[in-house]
Amino acid sequence: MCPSQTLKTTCPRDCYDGCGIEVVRSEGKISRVLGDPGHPISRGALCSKCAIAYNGVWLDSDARLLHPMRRSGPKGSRRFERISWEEALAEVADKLTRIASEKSAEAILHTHYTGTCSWIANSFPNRFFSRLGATEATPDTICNNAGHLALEYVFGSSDQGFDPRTAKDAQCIVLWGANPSHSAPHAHKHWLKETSGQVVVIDPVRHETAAEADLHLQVLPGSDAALAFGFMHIARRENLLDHDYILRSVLGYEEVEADIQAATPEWTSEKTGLDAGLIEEAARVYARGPSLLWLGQGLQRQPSGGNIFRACAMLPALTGNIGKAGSGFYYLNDGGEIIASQGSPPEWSEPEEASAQAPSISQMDVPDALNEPDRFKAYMVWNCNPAASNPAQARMLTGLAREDLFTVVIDCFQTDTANYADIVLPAASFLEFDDLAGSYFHLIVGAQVKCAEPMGESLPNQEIFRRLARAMGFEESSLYHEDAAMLESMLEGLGLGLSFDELKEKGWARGSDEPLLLWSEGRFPTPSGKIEIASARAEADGHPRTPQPTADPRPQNGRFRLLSPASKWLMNSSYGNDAHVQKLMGAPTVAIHPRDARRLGIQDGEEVALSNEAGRLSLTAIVSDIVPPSSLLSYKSRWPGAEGGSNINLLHMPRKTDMGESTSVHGVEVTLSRP
Ligand SMILES: Nc1nc2c(c(=O)[nH]1)N[C@H]1C(S)=C(S)[C@@H](COP(=O)(O)OP(=O)(O)OC[C@H]3O[C@@H](n4cnc5c(=O)[nH]c(N)nc54)[C@H](O)[C@@H]3O)O[C@H]1N2
Ligand SMILES: Nc1nc2c(c(=O)[nH]1)N[C@H]1C(S)=C(S)[C@@H](COP(=O)(O)OP(=O)(O)OC[C@H]3O[C@@H](n4cnc5c(=O)[nH]c(N)nc54)[C@H](O)[C@@H]3O)O[C@H]1N2
Ligand code: SF4
Ligand SMILES: [Mo]
Repeated sequence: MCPSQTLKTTCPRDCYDGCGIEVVRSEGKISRVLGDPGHPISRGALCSKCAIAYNGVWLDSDARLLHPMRRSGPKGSRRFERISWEEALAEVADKLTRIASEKSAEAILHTHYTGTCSWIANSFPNRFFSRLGATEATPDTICNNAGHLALEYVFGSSDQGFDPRTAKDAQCIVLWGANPSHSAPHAHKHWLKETSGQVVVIDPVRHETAAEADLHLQVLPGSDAALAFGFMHIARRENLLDHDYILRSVLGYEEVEADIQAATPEWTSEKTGLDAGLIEEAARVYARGPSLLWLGQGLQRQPSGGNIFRACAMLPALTGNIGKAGSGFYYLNDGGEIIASQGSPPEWSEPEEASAQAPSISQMDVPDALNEPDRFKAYMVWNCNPAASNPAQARMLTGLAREDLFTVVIDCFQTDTANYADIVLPAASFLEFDDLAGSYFHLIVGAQVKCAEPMGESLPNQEIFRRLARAMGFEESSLYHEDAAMLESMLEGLGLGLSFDELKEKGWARGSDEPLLLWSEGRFPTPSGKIEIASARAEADGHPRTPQPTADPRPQNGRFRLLSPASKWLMNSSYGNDAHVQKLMGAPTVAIHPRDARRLGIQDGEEVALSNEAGRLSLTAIVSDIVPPSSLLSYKSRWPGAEGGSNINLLHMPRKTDMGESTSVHGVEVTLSRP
């Protein structure tokens, strides 16, 4: 009998934590997937969902896709026949070549996101699509594009925030529209618990992190820009603005000063539904500093998400809470970029060669576009599950059901999207190939290590696209780069002084032992070199020159604002097919405030129907003040097929944010009734 062996690897999910993993192998097979005790984030434990699913459905050959398959019944019938890789790739190549020559490669739409975030598997396939000239569904428009654009106007950058280790010097941490108890469970469990500063949560939902915070501001959804102006009013009134910093590093304070002056606590209270005294207390704690500001992705998933982000960005700028120990703002950290920028190593980049010329459409336009037979002839889906995650689900499914839309789905599992494929290609899981993975919060790079052979005939994304490029007869050498060479070249670019084998041994590495101090020079990559509260670029793009002190109108005619943020048990739709996870999640629920429930005569545990222009969905009511009046909460991303055909995205209207054509899913309105 072979003795058991332990390998270190890294979790590549779309998660703030980026945990270290230990994989126990015996007799050549994976027997357990556990948290790495020596990893500074996971500290020996995976989150609850991964602890189940990585030992459940991810290792289950009955659940995994094992072979290429061709559709053998009507679209969506789930009837497939097994074919060889050779046949599958030849058929895909033939179809794509024909569409490109008879119509245009732009009639091929490809959609991808963060099914795996490991660097090669997540980005290398883009080379193929750039070469092909296919249309791309702009990835971030399903998630966080409004926030990115807003912060680029203000700071010139949206992916360099603070180093989480600087929290040891913070007196205050503000979490604004983020829910670490679900979306960053280790940050919730360790990082937030270990700070001596006050934790302030600004969120319509009293989630676990909010319940445990020093202050929770249960703000009305979409009213955060008004709240940011209210905060600055108090900071100004109490002499807590940093005028030296403003003079040196901020452009446009005088253009927002009158609006700040008008945003009295009473005015702000009326706009946000918050108690004026609570607003004053939170504003004071933040402005005194040193303070960290974490702007969650949930915060910008609002119709006015871009304006909200620009308004919130005033906080660090005007109070000087940036560039000093214990201070800064954070949205997402590009760990590779930040680590590489600390030394003077060669130019660093992920394998993707972005093509500026590639045509693109917003994910918000995909459901309609798939229903236009003359526009798109093929739909290539990899690393995402749009039938579960995209807006306008009913419209998505009629598009996917088009018999003439040649659809290829690459996934590890037979998802609802894969049910509509003409060709299904099996992807190897992160446990089955080498790669690199980083966290978008902590500045840590991890080795993703091959712990087992790919299950069945599955292949890593990058190998699938090397083979497809060959089947297409493409000649560019960059389409065929091998993983080992790309790993070494990325590591060299990072300047860590480690080869892949050395990193593999350690599991993970950091760029520095001490917290990095970002933005300490007070210079920013904006046109003026300053933080641009007033932005000529924004104005030229058709936005107001400065952030506006606005709040969304409250829902009218008895309608509710429906929030559908991250579930504790799912990673987007991943794990929705794990029986143990399904059991723990139970039936889909919607939380409603006791006052609204009384008004409508709804009891806890009763079935209710939510409806709007996009559809109607039945859920079990939970009567609870974890949501404010006129707001509802139902978690995202169950597998529609496991729920009678639809999930909460049936109600998700594809209304675009004010900036970046991004999703405003937390701005969806519905009516609620008894079925
Ligand atoms: N109602 C509502 N809807 C939302 C949101 C919301 O807040 N509310 N949030 C949105 C957000 S933030 C996002 S990011 C999107 C996410 O939406 P998607 O990008 O669709 O994410 P997932 O549903 O997790 O789909 C990822 C798929 O990739 C597969 N996968 C995993 N590893 C690999 C691999 O190595 N190769 C390949 N080919 N596939 C792999 C998984 O099995 C899974 O099926 O959903 C959005 N949808
Ligand atoms: N367990 C788990 N973890 C995940 C994911 C998952 O699906 N499950 N998804 C991953 C992905 S792709 C992403 S993008 C991140 C997202 O993780 P987060 O950045 O935490 O974003 P969300 O979960 O969408 O929403 C966070 C909070 O925003 C609040 N919110 C909504 N509207 C408003 C508003 O108008 N104002 C304020 N102040 N708050 C508002 C919601 O109530 C919610 O509590 O999580 C990642 N991690
Ligand atoms: S999903 Fe996040 S919390 Fe869970 S194991 Fe992976 S990195 Fe850790
Ligand atoms: Mo996301």
